[in-house]
Amino acid sequence: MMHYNFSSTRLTGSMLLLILSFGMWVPGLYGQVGSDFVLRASGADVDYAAANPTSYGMSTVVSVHQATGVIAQAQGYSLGVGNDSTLLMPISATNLLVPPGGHGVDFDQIAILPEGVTEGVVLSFPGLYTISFETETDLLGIEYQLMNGPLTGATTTTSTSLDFVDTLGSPPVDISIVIEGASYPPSLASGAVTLTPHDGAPLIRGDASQDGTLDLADGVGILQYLFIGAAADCLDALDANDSGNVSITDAIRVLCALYCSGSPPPESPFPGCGFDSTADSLGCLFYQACP
Ligand SMILES: [Ca+2]
Ligand SMILES: [Ca+2]
Ligand SMILES: [Ca+2]
Repeated sequence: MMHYNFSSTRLTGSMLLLILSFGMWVPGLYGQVGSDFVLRASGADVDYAAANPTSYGMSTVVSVHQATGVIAQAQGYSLGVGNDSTLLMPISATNLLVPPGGHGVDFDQIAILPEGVTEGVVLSFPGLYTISFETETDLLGIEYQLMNGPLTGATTTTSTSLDFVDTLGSPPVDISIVIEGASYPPSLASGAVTLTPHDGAPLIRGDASQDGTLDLADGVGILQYLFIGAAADCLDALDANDSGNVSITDAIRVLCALYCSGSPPPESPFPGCGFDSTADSLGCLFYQACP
């Protein structure tokens, strides 16, 4: 009896393995693989000058990841990433896929339309190699420019999204991953985009001379504005400590940042370009060294 029980246990285990193995190869079950893939567009948060949206841009990276299921070998894919053409215009797109083993890609076609970007890729026409996406893999980078229109003169943040759509192009490009000659629709994750308007121009705080660097001339420039009445068209840049007014303290803040050891630099935005994010009566009508 012990012998039979042992055999029975072994048989049950083997049958389970057999059933599991068989299940992987039943076409109906294998067909579920599409939803195991997640196609994702990264989002972006953009600050822009409300008077001049077209000087500002943003980018997204489209990536794919087989998050679950039996890891599959892809032969190619096609996709379309749509955008609201009243807010964003795609201006360039670059294939980011690096095939395994130093291979090239036999076919890669990118189309840039006002409403979005499409791409079709076939790794190898004769099927010499494939790729798996068991780690998140970048496929496509897209650069956008902000558009004049609803964004121009806006006073509140605009939210939009980069959505995968199968309506772009003629004939329209569908969204699929090709595995063993069959197309599978992946799951889709849109990119969230916020576009935040600002009054006035972006600036580098403390850079009174508007040449993009901080030096003695900037401290002197603040003093000249205060005591000689020199013209200044970006008072936020002179307000080195972001206190909401321009005083001799700002000149000292700049000079000390340069010459006193351990003294803090000007407040943000510094040393890169940015907008004054703390409300005050100062403004920045024009600032030469920032876009
Ligand atoms: Ca300067
Ligand atoms: Ca100040
Ligand atoms: Ca401020």
